[in-house]
Amino acid sequence: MSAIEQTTTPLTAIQQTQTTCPYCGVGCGVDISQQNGQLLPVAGDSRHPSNFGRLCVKGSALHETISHNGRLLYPLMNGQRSSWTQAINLIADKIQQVIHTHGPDAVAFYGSGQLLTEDYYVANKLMKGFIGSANMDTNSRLCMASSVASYKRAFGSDTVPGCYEDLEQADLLVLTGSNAAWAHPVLYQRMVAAKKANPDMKVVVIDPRRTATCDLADLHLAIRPGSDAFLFTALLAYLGETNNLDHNFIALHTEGFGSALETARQQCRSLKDVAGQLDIEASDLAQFFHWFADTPRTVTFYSQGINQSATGTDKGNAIINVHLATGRIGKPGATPFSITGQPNAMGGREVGGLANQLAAHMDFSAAERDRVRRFWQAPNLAERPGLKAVDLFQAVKRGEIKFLWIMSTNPLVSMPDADDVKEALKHCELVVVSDCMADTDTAAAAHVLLPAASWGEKNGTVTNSERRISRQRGFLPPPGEAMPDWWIITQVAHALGHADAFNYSHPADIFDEHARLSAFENNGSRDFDLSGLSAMSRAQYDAMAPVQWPVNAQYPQGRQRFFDDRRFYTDNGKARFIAVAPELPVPRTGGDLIMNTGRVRDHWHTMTRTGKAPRLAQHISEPYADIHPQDAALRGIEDGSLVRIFNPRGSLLLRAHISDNQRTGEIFVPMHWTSRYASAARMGTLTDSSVDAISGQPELKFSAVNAEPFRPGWQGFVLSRHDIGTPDCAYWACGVFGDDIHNPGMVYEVAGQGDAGQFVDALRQRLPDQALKGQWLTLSDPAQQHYRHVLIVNNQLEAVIFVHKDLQFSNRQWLTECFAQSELSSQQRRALLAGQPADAPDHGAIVCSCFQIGEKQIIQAINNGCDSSDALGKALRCGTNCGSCIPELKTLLASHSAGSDTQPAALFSDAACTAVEL
Ligand SMILES: Nc1nc2c(c(=O)[nH]1)N[C@H]1C(S)=C(S)[C@@H](COP(=O)(O)OP(=O)(O)OC[C@H]3O[C@@H](n4cnc5c(=O)[nH]c(N)nc54)[C@H](O)[C@@H]3O)O[C@H]1N2
Ligand SMILES: Nc1nc2c(c(=O)[nH]1)N[C@H]1C(S)=C(S)[C@@H](COP(=O)(O)OP(=O)(O)OC[C@H]3O[C@@H](n4cnc5c(=O)[nH]c(N)nc54)[C@H](O)[C@@H]3O)O[C@H]1N2
Ligand code: SF4
Ligand SMILES: [Mo]
Repeated sequence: MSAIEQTTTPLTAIQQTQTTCPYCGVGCGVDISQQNGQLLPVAGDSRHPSNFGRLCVKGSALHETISHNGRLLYPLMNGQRSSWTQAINLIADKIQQVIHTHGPDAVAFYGSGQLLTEDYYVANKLMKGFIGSANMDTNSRLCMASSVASYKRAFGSDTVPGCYEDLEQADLLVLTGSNAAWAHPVLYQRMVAAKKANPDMKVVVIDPRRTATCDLADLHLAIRPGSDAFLFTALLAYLGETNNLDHNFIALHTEGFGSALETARQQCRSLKDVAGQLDIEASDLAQFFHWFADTPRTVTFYSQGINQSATGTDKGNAIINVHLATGRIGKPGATPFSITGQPNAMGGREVGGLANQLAAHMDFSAAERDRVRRFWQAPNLAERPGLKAVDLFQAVKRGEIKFLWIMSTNPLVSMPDADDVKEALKHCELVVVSDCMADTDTAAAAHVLLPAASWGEKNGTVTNSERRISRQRGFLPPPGEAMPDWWIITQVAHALGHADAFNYSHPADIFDEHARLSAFENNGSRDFDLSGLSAMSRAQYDAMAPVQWPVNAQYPQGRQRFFDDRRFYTDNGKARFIAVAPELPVPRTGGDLIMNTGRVRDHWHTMTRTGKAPRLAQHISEPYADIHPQDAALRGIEDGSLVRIFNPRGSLLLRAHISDNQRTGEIFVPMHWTSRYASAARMGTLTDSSVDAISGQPELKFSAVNAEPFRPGWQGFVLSRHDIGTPDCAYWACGVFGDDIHNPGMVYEVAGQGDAGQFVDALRQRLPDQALKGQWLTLSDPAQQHYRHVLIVNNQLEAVIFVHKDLQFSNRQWLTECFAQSELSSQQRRALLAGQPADAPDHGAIVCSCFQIGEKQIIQAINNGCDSSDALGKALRCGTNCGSCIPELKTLLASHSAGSDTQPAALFSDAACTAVEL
């Protein structure tokens, strides 16, 4: 706000709201401040026990994602605006008709770990208690279903034993299948701080890739993909062989040890053999085994590299086995720890959101069905588990599901074999999608679209990875007619004739019922017990402080650790070893490379939120494939060029990143880019749909693909003040830029075959020059497919189109800054076609998003003597806010401390370009 405005507009008091970040399962508390109706930059909640004030870069950019651009504002039926009443009635009528004609199993819901517990509870209750089928599954099937299954096999219940503090109390931290530096950044920061405080702490990272997380590692085991069960089974055999066992614990509190050990022994004959199977050095393996054997305080932290596998449940149990064998569970600093991804993945498990769960940690046994039926007074309680996600969409494809309601997830991107899912939806009579955004891939395939209120507009609770329940509190009105999910679902329940059972006026009412169900006939028999949180007043619910379940008479303030009492939830109270016979994934035909998929630091899933924040677009601005130099050389793929990744299921066009962080024969592709943001980057179209036989979780990290160079005739970029839709060329990827978070500019990377001039002409037609009396500056050299066209409207930059036969113009910083000028100077106008002023500093790709520090600035500071990330922070401030970029700073330090700065050659020097005004 300018000084003049400050004197004329009196500042109102700042309004504060405490809420929870809607991204990852760390579950950080966020402080929201509003003044004069404006949202101020968000801050970490210093009192929240998950983050103690820290936020990562995604959390810090939350206020940049709340614009109403692209929001779904009204219910739509076949593309036409409708009223809520019409939409609700249509849905209820269809559900009734389908039940009547085909039975309840022809109805299905597909939910998400991004629904709040209250939303999730009513969806599950409607489906499993009142519609009468258990065909309610969720994207958590793709996320941690295997962890749930292995916990249940071992403990008799889906119980997360430990807590975040264990990460700080451990002397050995094993991270396997987790890139926490990017996916759980605040926990990673806590690990970094813990290691600093305890220099004897050892960190082992197990991941086929060298990731940012390896920055913290004393040892990185770049194992063969899918081989974790060999590693942990061999570890069990080793612990037995070397007598590093907790015999007392095994004897008193477990069963099945003998057969688990025997199976392990049979599999693992020698360290050398195992190292061969894992494709790592035997000495590294031995080092890990020694550390594990010698360190009572060990935490094994695992995520999707373990879960997203056709043998993920066994992998989870192989990990739990070594903790049981050493009695390392239920103790400070000692636990197996499956970390959840979504903000409310845990809440989904609590309400029974998976098709094989009923509710409140109860399943489908006769006694549990009877109990839930009585509590809900349910007329049609589901009799058996429903279809798991992959099976569910296959049933949709076979035409067996006539009504499908997708809530808060984007399966046309995230499901394996995603084009097959797209095809499946065509076989369903009515597809309903509830989403906040209008233009997702899945929304495009729906008959009815329901506008959902988004983060900041809705109220409820979420549970994080350490069982901590926190409030999400609304602080903004929903736009248009968007409504919270719980309201939408209960309206449908009312229209189906269940008004009494769904008579809630506020999420607090739903939470109360959920808490009471957890306590109903529990008496300590079930881990999940919120009796201490039932019967709260609305004010108490609103003021509810973060608390770890259970909350009951025994643990009125919540429970930090389970199994500290050595009591498990199996029939005899003992934990179970599972005999694991490891298997390697078998690549299906489809290509000679293995595609691994996962996350990048600054994007969230299908980018419906993070895609709106200019700050988050800078870290990685295009979909890409990491490829080992040998694999690239073999196929003639160059760094920075375009590459086609394909198999019989589909084909992607991505930017090639040549990197020896990859093993040979394996590539990595981020999961985030969709048809909204790129021409062909929906990686789910290539992924394999084979699933774990026990959990039903698909193998998302291991799909056979091919790679070949894609050589366009020309390439370039377009910057535009306005969204110009889908460019008409072979390759494009887009993102936002600029400071105006409500109206950000759009940047498009483009490449095509044929005549670039035609592309440029067609694009110009879409830009608003005539109506707004714009002025074009152009430079053309058709022989080189070289075109630079700049549109100025009212002396402001409106659009920039640069293409060339082999464009290598990397620095757009100055051009994007020109969009912010209220009036271009003549000097700036002259420099526009050059793309930079004569004396422009080129900061390189942005590494620190918080302070906008580029790679070249960092390299220069390193050359000037900065020899640590702290020193860089002092010199440039990079890494001193959210800290998410510290691993990358360290990588730059490692590769540039010797001063080997390589500046990319500027293909276009400004001398070569002269501005031509038309
Ligand atoms: N920035 C960001 N953070 C997120 C999310 C996001 O979209 N963006 N999503 C959230 C969600 S829902 C989830 S589930 C979590 C996921 O969090 P993570 O599981 O940490 O993330 P991923 O990148 O999916 O995969 C982790 C690692 O598994 C490795 N991996 C692949 N195959 C194997 C294998 O066979 N063995 C081992 N040991 N490792 C393997 C991959 O190389 C990858 O580095 O992240 C959460 N946090
Ligand atoms: N190959 C491969 N595939 C994967 C993975 C992988 O690592 N590799 N990871 C898997 C994992 S772990 C996960 S969790 C999934 C994630 O995949 P998805 O769940 O499909 O991805 P999101 O982008 O989170 O989709 C959430 C949708 O809900 C909308 N939304 C946000 N808030 C709300 C709300 O309050 N109400 C409603 N109704 N809608 C809302 C968003 O706009 C968005 O469209 O992807 C899985 N797929
Ligand atoms: S670590 Fe980042 S994304 Fe995850 S909850 Fe915290 S602020 Fe949000
Ligand atoms: Mo996830």
